[in-house]
Amino acid sequence: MKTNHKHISKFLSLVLRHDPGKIGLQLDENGWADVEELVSKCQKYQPNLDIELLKEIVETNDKKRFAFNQDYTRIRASQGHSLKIDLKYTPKQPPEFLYHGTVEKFMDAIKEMGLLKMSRHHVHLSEERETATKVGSRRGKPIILIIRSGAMHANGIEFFQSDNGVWLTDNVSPEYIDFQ
Ligand code: HQG
Repeated sequence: MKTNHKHISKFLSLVLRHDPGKIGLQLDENGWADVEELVSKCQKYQPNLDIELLKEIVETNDKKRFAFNQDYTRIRASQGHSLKIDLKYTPKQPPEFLYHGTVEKFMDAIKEMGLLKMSRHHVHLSEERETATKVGSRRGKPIILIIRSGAMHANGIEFFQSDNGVWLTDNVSPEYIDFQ
């Protein structure tokens, strides 16, 4: 992604996941914003952003963080919100194992309480070990936890998958975590 795009993408994450009020925008209860309204309200902070550039950013985003509706009139972040919104993902059967990347300083708490969603809506889990390694590396030397998602699901715990492939669940109690 071009540097300028990355900067705008970060701003869009802020507005569409955490603080639409910053630009006087309102999201509907499912997290959607009106595209024209978003672009015009971003002008003050992102004067280069127009609808064409927005489409390019959505398409080229490394993690497909944003999605348009079918006729491109609305846009939302696919996951990662701290706002109370309902993404309306339907429950889905997860693979037998999923991965979570974290760092040493959280391990005592995770061993005691399991994985908690912290400031997000869900705990985020990956299908690929490599993705979990990247997620953990944001905070330091990554530690990869293997989650027995198949067993969780068999015990009635719901999982969802976001539009961009991230697996989401409410929390993961320590009995389902392989600490290796
Ligand atoms: C840790 C980024 C203490 C957890 C990434 C993590 C991902 C605990 C941190 C996405 C804990 C929360 C999500 C407990 C969990 N005690 N610490 N009981 N349970 N933790 O950022 O999974 O760029 O909310 O291990 O790439 O790191 O935003 O979650 O280290 O896909 O699109 O608390 O965010 O994507 O951190 O990352 P986060 P995450 P975007």
